[in-house]
Amino acid sequence: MKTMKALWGRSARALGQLSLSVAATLTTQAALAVGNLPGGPAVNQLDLHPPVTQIARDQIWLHYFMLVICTIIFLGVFGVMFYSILKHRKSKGYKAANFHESVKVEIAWTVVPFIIVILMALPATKVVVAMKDTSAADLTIKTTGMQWKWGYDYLKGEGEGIGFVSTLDTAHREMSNSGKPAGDNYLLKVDNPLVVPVDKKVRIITTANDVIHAFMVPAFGIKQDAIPGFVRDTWFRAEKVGDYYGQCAELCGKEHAYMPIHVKVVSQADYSAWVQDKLKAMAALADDPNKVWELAAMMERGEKVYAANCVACHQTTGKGAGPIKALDGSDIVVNDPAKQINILLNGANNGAMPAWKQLSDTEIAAVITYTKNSWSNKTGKVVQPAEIVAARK
Ligand code: HEC
Ligand SMILES: [Cu+2]
Repeated sequence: MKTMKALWGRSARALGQLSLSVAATLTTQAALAVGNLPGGPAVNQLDLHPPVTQIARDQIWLHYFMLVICTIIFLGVFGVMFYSILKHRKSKGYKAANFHESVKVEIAWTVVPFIIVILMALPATKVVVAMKDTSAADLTIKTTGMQWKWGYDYLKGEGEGIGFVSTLDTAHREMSNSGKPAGDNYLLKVDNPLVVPVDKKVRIITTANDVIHAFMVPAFGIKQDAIPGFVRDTWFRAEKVGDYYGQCAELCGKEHAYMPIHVKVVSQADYSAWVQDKLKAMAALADDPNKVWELAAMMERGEKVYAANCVACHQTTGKGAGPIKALDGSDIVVNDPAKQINILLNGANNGAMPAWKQLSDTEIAAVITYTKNSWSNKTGKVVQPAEIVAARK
């Protein structure tokens, strides 16, 4: 039913676009220089979006399959009808045949449509069942419709724990307000696109905070209502790296047209890198730089930061090796916090000791505290995030 609805919606839209584009050409010939948006709408687009998933390809096939069957029936029925009307018209002296309660005819007009319906239902059911099979997903993402933006939470798979909100780019909001739209991605640009890896099964769980929205990405052939208090799901496996666009597809209030969907499909390597960056950025955001830490908690945190970033060179023993100076017993580490902070933020010896300013204030304070209180270094001193904040200025 959903497919049929979706397909119907699409063909109706294609017709709508046709009349719109005709109207547009009639009124404003050379007004807007807008081009096709790869992965999004095309200028005067009539056909369905180029498919990027097997499901979308199947839907297009079904769409044309049904269209061909309907066209054949249409031509057949109207052909017979007009032929009969013309050929057997009363003015030519034809007498109406009378085949009331003809068993043969009644069986024929029951069986033939039945066969046609089965012929259409079989492949359609196959695709609907495939669309609903959200099992064995590599990645599960919850999308929450909100008036008027999307929330994305990575629930399972690589990137678990990532969560952010995706809103229309403010420049586009202004373009809309001023009535001067520009660019091929007009009203489709967001601040934070949904990022997913290519060739992975991504399960999308939809829900909503306020009213019903719908998550739709035509190139993937997905369209799923997002209903407050309920969860629904759908899935896709994008086969090509690129940017794909959709919109909220359920009238949800006055800004319904301003909650676009932008899915960035990237290679596995790029995805892993993005996940790392995103998790780091989120951890940094989660830390309050004004918090005052106890030694024990700082040591525990610092040990993790040290293990993730420093052991490769300075060793778990803090002894370093060759040109990599020992931290164990280092005069700077034990006695000179200001210099140590400076080395951490800016690096030393032309980058032989890298700069770590991408770490959060809390992480830098923690790793410094850790090195001040490990091995033979027993200063008992805690460096607080606020000191790093001050040193960054
Ligand atoms: C790529 C290897 C490398 C990594 C990773 C690295 N360091 Fe260093 N570090 C060095 C080198 C090399 C030096 C010596 C620089 C110099 O010659 O002054 C150094 C020096 C230092 C010093 C100054 C020691 C002294 O007595 O002069 C401190 C403190 C320090 N590193 C802390 C850290 C911390 C904390 C981390 C993890 C966040 C870290 N380093 C990660 C290579 C590294
Ligand atoms: Cu909506």
